[in-house]
Amino acid sequence: MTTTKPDVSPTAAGSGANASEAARASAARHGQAASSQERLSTVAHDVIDAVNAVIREHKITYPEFQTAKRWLMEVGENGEWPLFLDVFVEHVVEEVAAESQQGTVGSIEGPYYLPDQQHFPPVTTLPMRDDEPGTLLVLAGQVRDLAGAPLPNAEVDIWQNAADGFYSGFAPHLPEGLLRGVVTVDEDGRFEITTILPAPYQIPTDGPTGKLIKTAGWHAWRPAHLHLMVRAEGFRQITTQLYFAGGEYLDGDVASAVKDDLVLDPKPGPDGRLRVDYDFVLERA
Ligand code: MBD
Ligand code: FE
Repeated sequence: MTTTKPDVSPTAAGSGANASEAARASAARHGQAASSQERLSTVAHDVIDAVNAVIREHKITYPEFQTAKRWLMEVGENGEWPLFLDVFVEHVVEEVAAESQQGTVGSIEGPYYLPDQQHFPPVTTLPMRDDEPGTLLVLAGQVRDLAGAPLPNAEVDIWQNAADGFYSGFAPHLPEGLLRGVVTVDEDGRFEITTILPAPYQIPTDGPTGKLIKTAGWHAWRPAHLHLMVRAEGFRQITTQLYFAGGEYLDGDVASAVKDDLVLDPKPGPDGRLRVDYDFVLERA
């Protein structure tokens, strides 16, 4: 497989700054928590107590405290809080949310969603370059309610990385809107999206999150994944990811976001292209 070399190297700082903007927009979409003073006080105290307990347990020294302080400031200065929190924390928030949800299994949104992408008909090819590197993949399926009725007014909002690992909108060498789109389903709730196989994703090595991972001797990779939001009027929107059987890092996702139900096994279809079927089930809002 050929991969194009970026002319402009996408740095952690570059994607981090964009990720800050995207995170502000995402937070605004999700709305302000209607939290009582009592809940805020309890939770904030518990977070502070948890940090203080770690300091006591490990007898953290002044130099270690100062190093931690500088690192935390760097995460902010580099715009990496969305990245760090989505990699190390969001999966638990999703796990808690999933306790009260039915239908298709969810997974984390991550830092690279962009709203308001181009709309496409039910059978479509995501925006790609003429010489787009990678293996073509057809993702086909149907959106239904819990009773099995098709949802003809559903939308499948999909985003993924290019074969070189980067996401459009967060890397200057990739065209805007690449491998992103909002696909409307047909009157039977069906869609058929042609794209490329996504690539494993490495946390940027040049930023503070990457530095922590490297210095601690952890690995910095997520398995290849498609991101999806599926929505229909009157139904709870689902945010999920789809993975690929046999791919690298499935058993060691740095973001802990792989679930067995979400691992696909595409096979070559009659036209030789990889093809996989996956249906989405939404519950009423
Ligand atoms: C990603 O592509 C991603 O999906 C998550 C959750 C975190 C970092 C990069
Ligand atoms: Fe991702």
